[in-house]
Amino acid sequence: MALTSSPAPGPSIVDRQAGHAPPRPSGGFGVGIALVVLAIVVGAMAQRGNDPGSPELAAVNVPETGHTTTVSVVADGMRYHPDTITVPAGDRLIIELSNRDNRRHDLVLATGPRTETVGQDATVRLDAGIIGGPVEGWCSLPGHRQAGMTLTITTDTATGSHADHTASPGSSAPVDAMADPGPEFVARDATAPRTGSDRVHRLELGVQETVREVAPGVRQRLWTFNGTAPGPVLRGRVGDTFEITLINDGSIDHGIDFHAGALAPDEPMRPIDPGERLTYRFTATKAGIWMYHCSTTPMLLHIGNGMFGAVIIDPPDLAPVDREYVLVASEFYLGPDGEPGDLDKMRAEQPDAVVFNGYVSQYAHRPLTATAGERVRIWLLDAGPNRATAFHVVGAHFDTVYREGRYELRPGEPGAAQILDLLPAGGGFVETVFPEAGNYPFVSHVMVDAERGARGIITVH
Ligand SMILES: [Cu+2]
Repeated sequence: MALTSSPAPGPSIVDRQAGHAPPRPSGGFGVGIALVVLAIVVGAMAQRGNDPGSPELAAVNVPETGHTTTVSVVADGMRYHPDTITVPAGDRLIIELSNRDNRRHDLVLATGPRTETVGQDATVRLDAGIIGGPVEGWCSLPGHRQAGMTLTITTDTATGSHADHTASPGSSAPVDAMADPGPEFVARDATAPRTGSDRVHRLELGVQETVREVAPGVRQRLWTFNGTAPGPVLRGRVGDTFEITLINDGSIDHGIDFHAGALAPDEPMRPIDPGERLTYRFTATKAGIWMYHCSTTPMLLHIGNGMFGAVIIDPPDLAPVDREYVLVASEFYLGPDGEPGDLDKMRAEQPDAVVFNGYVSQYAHRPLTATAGERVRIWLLDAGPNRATAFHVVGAHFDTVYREGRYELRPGEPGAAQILDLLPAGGGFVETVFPEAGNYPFVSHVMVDAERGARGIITVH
């Protein structure tokens, strides 16, 4: 029987319909018969999603206007554009769906109508029926709905719409790892600083509380070194001296810990109060890409809210390359919009986003660049505070891997590496030569983290 063979996951259609059916006139029908009839109708229309409380059955209760609204929707980048359609209540809605993605998509409405699955550059037409209230739609291909490929139809008179995704007071805004940050967005420059000739590096590091966007439409009050998270990338050679003046312009105590220096932590890593300053001197005796971070307890919160950065100390035999980038992996555990991160989420290891250089998917929208045949070096530091990273470039082999102070692989060897895996506070670099022009995505191959923002693209010309 059709009902029991339905591929719909979760509870049976009968159960779900019973749960959501509006009051119906009882005359002539037993309740059970009414539910079965209703279920057959709905089951015959389409597979239902799991969206609770879809108000589609209310849709038939509005007077029809006799008018038809036709809307063009483009599927692109795992999104529908527009993703909200407002129509006059009682209008018939026709959706013309064009797929610009190189993946196949469809559009399924909670009320039943659905398109066939279409490939790139194909257009299909969907009769959504008479619209009397909010209707949810989505792409039914595996994982696409969960990745955010949803559509909301609403009426100009709808109230309490399901389209209202506004976060409740006190909760963080949802992160959309696919969202476009817009034309004004400027990605953090990932170019590695050059190794200068100075053997003494003097720098003021101001602790500043700064509200910054960390994903499109999502702002956090970060605790930063010099205004950004990650803080500035420092670079020198073995034997160089670093003289860092930490200035606490924040509202609570902070400190600093440079892994690149080996020294007794008692004095230099002590927390200082707002308004105080502290000079931290260390000599870089060992090569590597080293983490620095706030040393104040709970470090989970101070690092988790932005207080980290990288110091590169070149290995003495570091070969010249054509291009060098630095990526710092970290997590965001979002607090309410414009507020600091959420310590409970940090303790539960439940990040809302995992990012390179402080912003969700920024290099997917502003790709790094390279030229075919060039040797490219990518320095990587995992600032955590909690998660490991497995850096991978799709379509590229790493012929050089340097991790935690030593070469694991160098050009000329028969093997190559597919990831640089790092635990929190670990660092290293990889090198590759891109064989041909194209767009090479990079990710943390911890796939759940790639899904939540640890991804980008290297465009090779
Ligand atoms: Cu701090």
